[in-house]
Amino acid sequence: MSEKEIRFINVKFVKSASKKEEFIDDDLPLIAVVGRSNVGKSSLINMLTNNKKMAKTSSQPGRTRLVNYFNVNNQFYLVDLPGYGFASASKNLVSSWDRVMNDFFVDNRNLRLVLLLLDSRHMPTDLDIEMLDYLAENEIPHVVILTKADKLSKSELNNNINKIAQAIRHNKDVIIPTSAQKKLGTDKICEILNQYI
Ligand SMILES: Nc1nc2c(ncn2[C@@H]2O[C@H](COP(=O)(O)OP(=O)(O)OP(=O)(O)O)[C@@H](O)[C@H]2O)c(=O)[nH]1
Ligand SMILES: [Mg+2]
Repeated sequence: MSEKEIRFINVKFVKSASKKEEFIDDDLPLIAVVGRSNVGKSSLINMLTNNKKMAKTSSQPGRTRLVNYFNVNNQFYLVDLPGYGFASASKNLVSSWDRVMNDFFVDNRNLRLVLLLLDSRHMPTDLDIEMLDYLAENEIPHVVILTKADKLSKSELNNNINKIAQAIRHNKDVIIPTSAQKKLGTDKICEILNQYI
């Protein structure tokens, strides 16, 4: 462990943005958390920051509709993004998601890394694959995080890691299993963040 190891010591919610004019654009790097609605983005942020109330979570999909910025140690922003693929979202909401996300990814000189979350129990959806292709095409650095690993046995989890790795054509070494419920995976994620901050 190096001395400059990232730790979530002093974390503050800064703001929610609903459009690009409201995005934060100072000099701090950004680490974005992306994934399908209900996959566990906000819960992962709460695990990392060790604060159940940091990001709002809900069993109801589509809870996070804004771009939420959390300042970590004045070192970087952790950004909780709205989930995609929320089936009952109206067409308007879907297109506003597209617009906000597009603005966020296209014009973000400070975006260092995307944490792309997949549910460890399920194969990636077409939208997940689209998102991964988009990140690859635009050369946006990203790692894949599997959520809700506590819902699987060890062998089921290993099995799914292999299958998911194949489906997304990624090396399984860059796929990180986590559980917000059991608080598993923080160290590994901090290790990775170290390489990008
Ligand atoms: N068992 C278990 N449940 C989890 C885990 N992570 C999230 N959940 C549950 O999954 C549901 C959705 O979690 P959220 O963190 O709100 O998901 P989200 O991706 O932020 O959802 P949106 O904001 O709607 O896009 C909640 O009921 C969480 O309690 C986990 O690691 N284990
Ligand atoms: Mg959320």
